[in-house]
Amino acid sequence: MRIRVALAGNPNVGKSVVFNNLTGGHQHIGNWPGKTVDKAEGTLNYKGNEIYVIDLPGTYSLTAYSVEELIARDYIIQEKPDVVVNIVDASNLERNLYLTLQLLELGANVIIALNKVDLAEREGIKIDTKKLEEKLGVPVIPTVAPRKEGMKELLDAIVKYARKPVKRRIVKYDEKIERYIGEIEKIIEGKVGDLDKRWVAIKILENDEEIKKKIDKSLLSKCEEAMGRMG
Ligand SMILES: Nc1nc2c(ncn2[C@@H]2O[C@H](COP(=O)(O)OP(=O)(O)OP(=O)(O)O)[C@@H](O)[C@H]2O)c(=O)[nH]1
Ligand SMILES: [Mg+2]
Repeated sequence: MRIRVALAGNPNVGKSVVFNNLTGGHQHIGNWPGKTVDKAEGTLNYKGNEIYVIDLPGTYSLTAYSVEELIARDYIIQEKPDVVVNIVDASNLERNLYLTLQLLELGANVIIALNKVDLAEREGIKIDTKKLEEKLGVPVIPTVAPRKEGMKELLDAIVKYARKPVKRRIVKYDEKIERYIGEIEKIIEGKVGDLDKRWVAIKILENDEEIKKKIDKSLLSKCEEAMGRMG
């Protein structure tokens, strides 16, 4: 089976170390078209599977405010990797989970590599991975990338979940926002190609310029009308 994997995470969480562990000598480093951001791709064979891995730029979020965020987001939307491995810094969990929620909202098939658990432990932080899995609804694999700890488990999870998207738990906003989202979803239903309609609705509410560019003008004004009506 051929499996396409994207590594996503905040800057400095260990994406490149994981990428090197996984792909070893089989790498190609280039640039994103028209961008000066490094693009690292590689492949490996694991248990009869050909696994392609791409190391996305480090980002704190998936809004459209920086080149890195746009590259990461567009890659996930357009290329639809089979699995997005979200590398999370265990010593800085709360801040890192912001991106995790955005990835889930985008509808990505997320597996979490909970990296730097050594550092977290040294700081007296112990994370209940089972609990985290339950709360987020996605697999969580503890790793210490420089020691290659957890890499086999991560690969096994990638193979296991590649064709079996994990059931995700979506963030619920307060009642008023949910009402807005629902109304906009109704308007755009069936009209946003293969984009996740809830995600698009949220982006319209956020006034995301990149998404607005991708949507039919008349549809957009209908959404704006509805938002105006709801006050
Ligand atoms: N203690 C510890 N350090 C780690 C671990 N994983 C990575 N590091 C260190 O964290 C630093 C950043 O690692 P990188 O792999 O470059 O991080 P990155 O996510 O690729 O960073 P950007 O490409 O800038 O977004 C390096 O100094 C790594 O050696 C880990 O599990 N434990
Ligand atoms: Mg890197």
